[in-house]
Amino acid sequence: MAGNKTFTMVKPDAVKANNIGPILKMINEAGFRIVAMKYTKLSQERAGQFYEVHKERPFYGELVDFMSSGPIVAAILEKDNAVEDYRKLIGATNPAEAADGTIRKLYATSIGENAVHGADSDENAEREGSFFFSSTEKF
Ligand code: 3AN
Repeated sequence: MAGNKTFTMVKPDAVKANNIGPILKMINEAGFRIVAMKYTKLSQERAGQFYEVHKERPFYGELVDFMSSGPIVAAILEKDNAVEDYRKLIGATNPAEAADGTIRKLYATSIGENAVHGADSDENAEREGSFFFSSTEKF
């Protein structure tokens, strides 16, 4: 059975463009409840750890540089079928391919600077949430 939690980040491009508010509004209006939330900045080292699974991909260095270039918002979200429904809400990785009305269609500028992250499995949602939040920071 699909889990009811996912993990997201509002990435540095969307923070810089003052889009935290509109993105959180879309998240709330789509029926997600916020379980944990943090405004923070990843060091190069922490960004590298977070994206360790992409280490062998050609864009890894660029991704780590970008994700540590400015503050982000990290959050755990709750809803039935959270991972799949959130991936639908954010749209395709490449904003040019993202469906109308999705967060990336509205706020992403490129495949690298694509406004938001969304966990791609229940297992990764759990791992990524634990990367940012302790048990006393989840409500
Ligand atoms: P998603 O974020 O949709 O799960 P992944 O897991 O394939 O996409 O990629 C993780 C992140 O790596 C993306 N959010 C994006 O910022 C970056 N990325 C993916 N593909 C590229 C690419 N071809 N060039 C630059 N950055 C990329």
